[in-house]
Amino acid sequence: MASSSTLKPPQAAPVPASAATHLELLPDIPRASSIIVIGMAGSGKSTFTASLHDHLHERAQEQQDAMDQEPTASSSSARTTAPYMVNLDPAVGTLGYEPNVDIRDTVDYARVMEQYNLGPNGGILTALNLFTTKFDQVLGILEKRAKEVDHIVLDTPGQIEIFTWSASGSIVTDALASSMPTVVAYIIDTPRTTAPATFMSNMLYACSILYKTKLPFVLVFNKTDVQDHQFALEWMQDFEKFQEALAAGNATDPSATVTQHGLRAPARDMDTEGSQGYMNSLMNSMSLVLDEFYKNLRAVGVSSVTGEGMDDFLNAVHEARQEYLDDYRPQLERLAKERDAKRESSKKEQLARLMKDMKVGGKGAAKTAKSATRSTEDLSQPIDETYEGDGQIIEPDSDEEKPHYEYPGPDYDRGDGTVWPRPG
Ligand SMILES: Nc1nc2c(ncn2[C@@H]2O[C@H](COP(=O)(O)OP(=O)(O)OP(=O)(O)O)[C@@H](O)[C@H]2O)c(=O)[nH]1
Ligand SMILES: [Mg+2]
Repeated sequence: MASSSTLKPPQAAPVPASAATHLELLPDIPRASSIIVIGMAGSGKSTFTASLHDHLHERAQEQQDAMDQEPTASSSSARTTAPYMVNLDPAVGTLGYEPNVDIRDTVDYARVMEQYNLGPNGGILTALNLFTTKFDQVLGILEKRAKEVDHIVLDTPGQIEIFTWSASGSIVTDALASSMPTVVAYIIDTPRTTAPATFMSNMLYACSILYKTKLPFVLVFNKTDVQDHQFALEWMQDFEKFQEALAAGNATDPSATVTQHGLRAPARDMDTEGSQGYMNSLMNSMSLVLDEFYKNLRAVGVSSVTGEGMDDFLNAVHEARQEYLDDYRPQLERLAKERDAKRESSKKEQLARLMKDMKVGGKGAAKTAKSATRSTEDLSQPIDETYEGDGQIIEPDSDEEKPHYEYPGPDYDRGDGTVWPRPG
């Protein structure tokens, strides 16, 4: 029943400039696509991530078995690999998959909460911020793995806004997107989206994330074993159907509009104002505005419990990767080039100023200035190349003991002049 469309958002907006700030030069395009799993609390992100993990493992195993039986059947580059898993939720208890990189190994969320007198959400946000200060090391690990695996899957914290609207979420997303093809999988709790108002708020959220990240996007209608997602596809593609549903019932009551298997036939005696007049008219107006934005989004239906629809999802990711290569990557390259050119011209300017100063200061000054400065080439290198920082993130496969990261306190200077503010 799942379907996906290949169309892109109506107007491809430029990628965020911050995405290019992580770059010296853009790395080669690796084999892997990273999938950032985002969604409202309880929508099924972790179950979906686990199901995708199992599905890819099964696929890899089946292909391996087929290869063992008939070694010449397919080349190894065409084979699916097992995924590389990253958990970014510091507060999760048990996971249905074994993460290769786990934020819980680095930051103790309960201690962060206790130490800084924070509530659960403040604790998660601060834990994610602390982890992000070390994300360059994680990225190094992911970039290495991206040459070998097909998918890197990132599960995000329960409260969606902690990831989508925080600085750390943006840093993680932009850093990943500048290193490898990156796709956002937006998980929707289908049974809880059958009321027009909840459908609309989910769509609004999805659109805001789409236009914030500018990354290729896949809407994943989850829990299709409980509720078929066909009604949602119809609402997305035809705003009149959505308006019929509104008129047939009220915006917050799903029972008048959707059955377990699809849309209910429109009632003969429709109340055009709806029983909740104001809400209905708000939803009506929003559907007219948003329709243009979301009708071309890729959407698939899956059940994370039965595994149904996972192949559709992987096909949609494949299409989204191509969209990244066609649209996102060229813009990233342009930004990186602009940045390089700017840096080069600023270096030249500084050098010219220095030469001018040396002339003014005479021979002695010139000699001192020469010994005190490095060549322009040297300036691009860090002074202390052996410095690796503290609180290292250790590669998961290593035998070294994993560190616990302590919050460094309000006066912590990261070495680049920025001082980390106290949370809360
Ligand atoms: N029937 C059904 N239940 C599902 C499906 N996916 C997830 N669930 C259930 O939905 C609930 C929430 O799932 P989680 O995977 O913890 O959701 P989450 O989005 O990771 O939750 P937070 O990270 O806490 O926000 C659990 O009870 C799951 O068993 C599905 O496809 N079908
Ligand atoms: Mg979760």
